[in-house]
Amino acid sequence: MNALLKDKNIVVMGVANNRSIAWGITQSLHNAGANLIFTYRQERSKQKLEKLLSKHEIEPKLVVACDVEDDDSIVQAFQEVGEQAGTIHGLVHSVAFANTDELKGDYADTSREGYLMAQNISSYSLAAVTREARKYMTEGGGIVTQTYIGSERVVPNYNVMGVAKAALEASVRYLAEDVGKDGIRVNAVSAGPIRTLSAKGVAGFNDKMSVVEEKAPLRRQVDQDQVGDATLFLLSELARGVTGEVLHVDSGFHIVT
Ligand code: NDP
Ligand code: KAL
Repeated sequence: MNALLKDKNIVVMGVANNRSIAWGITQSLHNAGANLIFTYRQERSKQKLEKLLSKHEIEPKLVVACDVEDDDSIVQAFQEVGEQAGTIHGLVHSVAFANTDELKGDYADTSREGYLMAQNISSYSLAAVTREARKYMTEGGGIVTQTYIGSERVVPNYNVMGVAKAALEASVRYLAEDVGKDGIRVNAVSAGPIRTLSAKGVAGFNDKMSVVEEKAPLRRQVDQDQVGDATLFLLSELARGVTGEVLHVDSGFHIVT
């Protein structure tokens, strides 16, 4: 237990189940004394989230639906958050989606529709939620998103999602400039492979996990808790001088060839 986010209202987007990176983040933020607000898309995710919260004796400030493909849904969700919480001090964006058909084979075969969907949900959504959240971030604060090294290098099968993550990381920098004048910082965590619902069933995932254990300086897997603590750092005053940054939480994998 620490008090890094004591009495701060933090919105967490993207808990689907206990394996979600956003759930690891939730635990770090809860241990730091934050008041937590959650958004979900699917009803099934809401049910899983509510079970997890009660099992871990975490009392959420609010749980609200938000489909980031839909502008009205985003506006309504943040309006409700603003009304219930007053001030927002932090936002965790842990949301991405691409059709499984686009996550194999040649990137050149990506359909226009598939490209736009990946960009829409995985990248544009950060700008859209920043726009709505900043209205209530009147005391400054932090925004943190989740990315992957497939934005910087060609990682087989990551394909359209790598391009979406490259756009997401560029968005982090442009958004950091926009909201910096309001004392809001925007950063990304670039995590190594973690077995989550999203990762399940996508081709090549197991190989990516084992290569981290073999080659990364720390020779061990990355887990949700490590990402949770790094996200906590970026949201907290400890990172008050850090914005527009992509912080790798990948056992150091990105520095080796
Ligand atoms: P999860 O499957 O646990 O989480 C993905 C989340 O995205 C779900 O909660 C899902 O909500 C949400 N989501 C998808 N589409 C929408 C939408 N239109 N509106 C709102 N929410 C939506 O996977 P992870 O925890 O692995 O993924 C979280 C983030 O971490 C993603 O950005 C991912 O790219 C990133 N990441 C993951 C890595 C890994 O190895 N797992 C490595 C590096 C980055 P719902 O289920 O309710 O639809
Ligand atoms: C090179 C890696 C291997 C995997 C390749 C692509 C992974 C893409 C991630 C993307 C978010 C996965 C999906 O969108 C899955 C989706 O098509 C099907 N799943 C779902 O609909 C479930 C039910 C819901 C909860 O998922 C979502 N997203 O809503 C990359 C690996 C090594 C690292 C990973 C997994 C990175 C990452 O970005 O997630």
